Amino acid sequence: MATNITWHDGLTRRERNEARGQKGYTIWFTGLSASGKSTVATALEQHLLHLGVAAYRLDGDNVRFGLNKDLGFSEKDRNENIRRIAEVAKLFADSSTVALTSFISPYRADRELARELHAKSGQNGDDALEFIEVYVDIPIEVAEQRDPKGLYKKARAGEIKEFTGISAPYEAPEKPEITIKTHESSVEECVAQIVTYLQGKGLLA
Ligand code: PPS
Repeated sequence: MATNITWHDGLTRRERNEARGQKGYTIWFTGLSASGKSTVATALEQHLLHLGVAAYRLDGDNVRFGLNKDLGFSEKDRNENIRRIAEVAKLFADSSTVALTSFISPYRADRELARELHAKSGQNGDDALEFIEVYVDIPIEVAEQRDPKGLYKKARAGEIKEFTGISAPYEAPEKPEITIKTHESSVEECVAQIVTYLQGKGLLA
């Protein structure tokens, strides 16, 4: 951590929310590769945008082309990947935007860190930012059958090291706010499930 730095208070979150007419929060998708995280997150983003809600999706593959292009798939690099994404999601949420993140985020501790970061964000009378964990829960056999990028095949052949679910761990959430099963429900049904949750929490009209 750098020294000689000072935190500057600016506008409050409440002021931003009032000006933009909406509240920001983070919807954190987690699940195996090919579980459907990005597909459902994209459909949800589209649904929110059609409702006039400002939303923005941060995606695993895409973020690794830019912000996180220095990171690989070792445990340490994945920790750092998720730490940065958690910070970025928090900034989006703080700017009154609904942040949607679709990362494997395989380690429970990293997701807890992201949750805590949001929980500790209440200041200057502002409430803490909401963090909603969505577990995209499918059997690995189904993910492997889908294999849209051919990565499971390569991982089985030993051409990709440390592949989640094959040669690297995936720690399933213990208490996610929402669990969706993309092998049992359609994309529209999964989106509807999340929308119903958000409405129930007063996060969506
Ligand atoms: S992580 O674990 O959260 O840091 O991963 P993430 O940033 O979401 O990136 C996952 C995407 O990277 C591709 N890929 C791999 N995934 C898992 N393990 C290994 N070793 C790996 N190598 C490349 C893969 O396309 C993942 O995308 P999704 O959309 O999850 O299939």
